[in-house]
Amino acid sequence: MKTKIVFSEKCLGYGNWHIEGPLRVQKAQEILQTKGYEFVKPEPATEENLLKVHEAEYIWNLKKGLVEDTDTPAYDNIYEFAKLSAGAALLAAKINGFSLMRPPGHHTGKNGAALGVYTRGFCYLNNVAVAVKSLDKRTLILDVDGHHGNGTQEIFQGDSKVTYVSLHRVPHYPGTGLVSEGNCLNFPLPFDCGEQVYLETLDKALSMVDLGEVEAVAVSAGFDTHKGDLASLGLTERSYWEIGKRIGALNKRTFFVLEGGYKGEQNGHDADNLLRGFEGEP
Ligand code: Q9C
Ligand code: ZN
Repeated sequence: MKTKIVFSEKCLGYGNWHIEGPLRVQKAQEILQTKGYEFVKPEPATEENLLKVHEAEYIWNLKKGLVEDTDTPAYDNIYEFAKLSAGAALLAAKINGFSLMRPPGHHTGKNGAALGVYTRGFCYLNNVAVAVKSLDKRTLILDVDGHHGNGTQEIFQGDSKVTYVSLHRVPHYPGTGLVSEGNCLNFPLPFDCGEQVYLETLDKALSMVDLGEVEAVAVSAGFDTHKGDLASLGLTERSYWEIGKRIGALNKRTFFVLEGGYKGEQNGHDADNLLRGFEGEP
């Protein structure tokens, strides 16, 4: 059974000039469509959903267009775009789907920039965190984006219901995630380490998780680890199939939320491979 893709073309309506631009999702959507995936449309997250993760003051400032940094512009109506992306993660959690939406989320913490990092790295609301909090199950968050999810770590640090596992490039933006701390297991990897090192590390990381305690898996699915992308670890399309296979082997209810990945066509092929590996398809 094919995983459903949560998507709305409304998410294409901002940031034409930015590297986190509409084509990265639009081209991916087109490719997944030609591959026969089914699509479902999200509703925006409610303020109640957001308040489980973010401080009221941050939400207010975002709504008013008052938060901006060098990576993360205060676009017109960005609060509406961000709420729809968070709502897509909520729907993905509900149907065990894949949210193919923007903006991404994993660098945003409770009150904006997280763990002393100076930007929100193209993120406004922490989509995966909003979905995990509302799902309210014992959850493993597996973050395969090439950047450390400092926002997600900050939000769930010390939360006994959640284990956060991240593989990411170091030294690199955002500069956090150098060591594991409590329920947050971090696996820093060197530039272009390649598939073999990556998969060995992933196997080791997953072996450290007490799966008997896990009811759900949430994947922060970033594709910027692809060779040549923003946080390249030298992975190829086939690497995402291998990653998906390992996620499927966990045998838990699972959903996926897009994070980074800056080449639209590549994102489409990588997502297809991730999902085929996950579903046990060749
Ligand atoms: N200002 C995600 O992949 N680059 N975000 C900072 C120095 C920020 C990446 C460069 C990269 C953010 C979701
Ligand atoms: Zn990233």
